[in-house]
Amino acid sequence: MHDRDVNPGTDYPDLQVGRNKDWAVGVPAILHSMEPAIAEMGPLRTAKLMTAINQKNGFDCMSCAWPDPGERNLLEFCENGAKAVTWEATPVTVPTSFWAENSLTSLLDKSEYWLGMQGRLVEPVYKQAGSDHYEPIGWDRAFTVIADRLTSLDSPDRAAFYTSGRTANETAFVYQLFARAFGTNNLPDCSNMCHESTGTALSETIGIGKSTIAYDDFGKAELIIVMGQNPGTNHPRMLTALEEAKRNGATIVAVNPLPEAGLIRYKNPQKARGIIGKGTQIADHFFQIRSGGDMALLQAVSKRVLQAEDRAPGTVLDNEFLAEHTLGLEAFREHIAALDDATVLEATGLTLDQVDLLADLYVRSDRTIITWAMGLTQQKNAVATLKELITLLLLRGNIGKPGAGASPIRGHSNVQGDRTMGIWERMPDSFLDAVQREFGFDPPRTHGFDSLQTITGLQRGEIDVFFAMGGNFVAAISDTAAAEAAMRGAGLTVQVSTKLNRSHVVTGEEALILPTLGRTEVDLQKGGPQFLSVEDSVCAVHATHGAVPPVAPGLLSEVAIVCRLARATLGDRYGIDWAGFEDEYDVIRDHISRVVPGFEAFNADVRRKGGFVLPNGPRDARRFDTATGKAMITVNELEHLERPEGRLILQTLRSHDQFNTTIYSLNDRYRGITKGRDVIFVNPDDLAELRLADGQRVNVISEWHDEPDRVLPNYRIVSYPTARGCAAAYYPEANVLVPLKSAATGSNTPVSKAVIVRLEAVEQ
Ligand SMILES: Nc1nc2c(c(=O)[nH]1)N[C@H]1C(S)=C(S)[C@@H](COP(=O)(O)OP(=O)(O)OC[C@H]3O[C@@H](n4cnc5c(=O)[nH]c(N)nc54)[C@H](O)[C@@H]3O)O[C@H]1N2
Ligand SMILES: Nc1nc2c(c(=O)[nH]1)N[C@H]1C(S)=C(S)[C@@H](COP(=O)(O)OP(=O)(O)OC[C@H]3O[C@@H](n4cnc5c(=O)[nH]c(N)nc54)[C@H](O)[C@@H]3O)O[C@H]1N2
Ligand SMILES: [Mo]
Repeated sequence: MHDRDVNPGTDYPDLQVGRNKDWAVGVPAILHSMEPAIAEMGPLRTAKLMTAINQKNGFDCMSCAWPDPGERNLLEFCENGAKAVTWEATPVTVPTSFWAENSLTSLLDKSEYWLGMQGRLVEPVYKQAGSDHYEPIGWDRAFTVIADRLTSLDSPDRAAFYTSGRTANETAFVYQLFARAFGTNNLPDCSNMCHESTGTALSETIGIGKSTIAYDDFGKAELIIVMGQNPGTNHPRMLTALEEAKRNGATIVAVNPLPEAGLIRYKNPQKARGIIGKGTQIADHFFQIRSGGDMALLQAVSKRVLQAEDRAPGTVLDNEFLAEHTLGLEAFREHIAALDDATVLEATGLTLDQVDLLADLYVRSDRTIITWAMGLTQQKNAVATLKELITLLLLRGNIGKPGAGASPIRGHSNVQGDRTMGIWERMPDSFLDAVQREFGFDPPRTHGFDSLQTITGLQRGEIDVFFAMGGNFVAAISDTAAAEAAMRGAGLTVQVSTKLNRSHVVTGEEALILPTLGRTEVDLQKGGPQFLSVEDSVCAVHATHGAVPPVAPGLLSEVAIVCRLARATLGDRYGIDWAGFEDEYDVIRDHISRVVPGFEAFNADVRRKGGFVLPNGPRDARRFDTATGKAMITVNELEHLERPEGRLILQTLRSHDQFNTTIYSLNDRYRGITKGRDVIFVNPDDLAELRLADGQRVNVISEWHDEPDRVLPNYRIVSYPTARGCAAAYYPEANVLVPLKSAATGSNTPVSKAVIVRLEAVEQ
């Protein structure tokens, strides 16, 4: 049994629970967003930063991958973007004395919130084998330590190079180049825990693992279905696009176990009406689905679409599109005919009327967009669910026409671009061949480890060096206690970071922290000020320029860190001009232009105001680069979650005041939570059935086959209008409960949204 020491500092004596809200954004939000910035950074720095966020010559907001409109507002950001910027651009720094004053053992008792609040990291620090302290170390010595360890490995596959999705395109490209020149495809990334299921399902069915829509498609849609996503908190600017779509007459449907605030009502801070009025009602229909029930719902709707076509042949399906561009319809038709409504109702928790209504809305709309995020991808049946989602769109030709398409909403601001640049343990041969042509060496071809496999690799002693370009791996991955134990078995762990987090205090035998510039900061190199680029959720690539001077002298950019490490490790192996890359990022972009399709005129295109949009077969030309050259309508056995007697299905999700493992404050305003995070949201009818009550303290216990119980102790029950049988608690604390072996079929993404738990009352 694991106990709480993997989640330190999480007793909240001042916790308060109030009413959940049905509206999002509006005046409180935007005011709330400015307060911490002004308090920490002063009015001038605040003004400089806030007027540069998402502007054409400013920097790209790092809070999410939501795209920017062609015409920007003066303040083109949301409350949570402002928090992310303030968190990074704070002038508070970690003093040198910190390292002598705080042993690693003592830091293990600190919460993520406390660690993050210590300020920006400004000097490289090193923990020697056997020591309980980090101590400052010069940059050159830091690179020598890593290079010595890497070159002494008996195989390059004994190192793993993790990436979090904030890394820009140019950095990602040199980083994967370094890993592959070193000799490994061990490039796990946060995407493995995020939209991997999307990439897998979409590549197989439509030949590209990305969105098939452009930004302005939202305004042209007749129906938008938002599934498994909480935009009010995680993509607040999406609400502006939904509001516009509504004004143009679109119907909006939310499919979610939770009545999330922004989906119900939205007050637009950019508009006077939003500030004073009650706001726009966003979702016309809210389908409160059971966890993991989306696959059944999508199949049921597709079945009804086919039945409607049978009743009025030639009027419902887009037969021309289906004949010309797809394969598999007949097999699907046969399979889906056997779907029975009783199973659908059980899996979804919806009524027949609701399923019929959704089908009716879909059949009546000529332009439908379906958007989704983690509620769909972090499920056991995620890949199959997303294939069903594509099938539903294909039936009525809703791919590759204006106002229609598949729209995965990405998380980290450049997680999509990182993949485009080669951060993937399984890059296709076409990419590796291009690297070989460009740089004259043959990159390794065997697939590397993904995130979960990296933990297993560490457990088995197969990985000795763990290097992280950003992120907070041990806190973000499943089963915190097991992950931490695995990480402690490494020989060397290295974290390139802006701020302290849990992954800095759970180390291998030796450890290094390499501080780096954030996206808000000016990046000055020998060739002058440099800019970077990112790709958003709709495949638009644009530049991001730092706006304020670096928080301290002597910080290196991520590009500089990779290039210097590469020189220390590889010397002049393969004659790659690492020094030239560091001096002038245009040189990196020139290489990218010859390796990555769509970037042929990278240096010119990225300098155009607003950047450029990458080619996209399905969106641009209804071209599907699958194995068959057609979009694939697939047959998937229906899978849904059975809830064992007396158990609940727990999803782990984000509060309004966090960015992944970074905790900005202990509040979750829209859900009525103040000054605490140790809460579990449960439906009142389930509470009655379990003989538990709001306010009671429980141990949350997860069960996985014959493995020992995993326990999150002493959580406060909050009676909450979630779907029956479905509970919710905050990530990353609840990662303690997610079994390492619980992963989505086909994508190996941790099943963070469906953990079977039982609740045991704590004696008080
Ligand atoms: N402010 C802020 N912004 C962020 C982030 C952040 O932490 N803070 N994180 C970024 C990242 S990396 C990501 S990936 C995105 C995440 O964005 P989201 O996916 O919106 O994030 P979650 O909080 O995980 O919310 C999951 C949603 O899915 C719903 N859900 C859960 N299970 C199911 C199910 O079975 N079916 C359906 N239909 N719905 C379900 C939940 O109720 C919840 O509304 O946000 C990005 N943006
Ligand atoms: N149970 C559960 N687990 C989950 C999820 C869930 O919903 N439930 N969501 C999953 C998802 S969607 C994701 S994307 C992952 C996220 O996993 P990660 O991406 O690994 O985690 P983050 O919390 O985003 O990483 C935050 C850290 O990044 C560093 N950082 C911030 N900015 C920069 C920068 O500019 N450069 C560098 N080098 N470092 C920087 C800071 O040190 C900060 O502490 O977590 C996954 N884990
Ligand atoms: Mo994510």
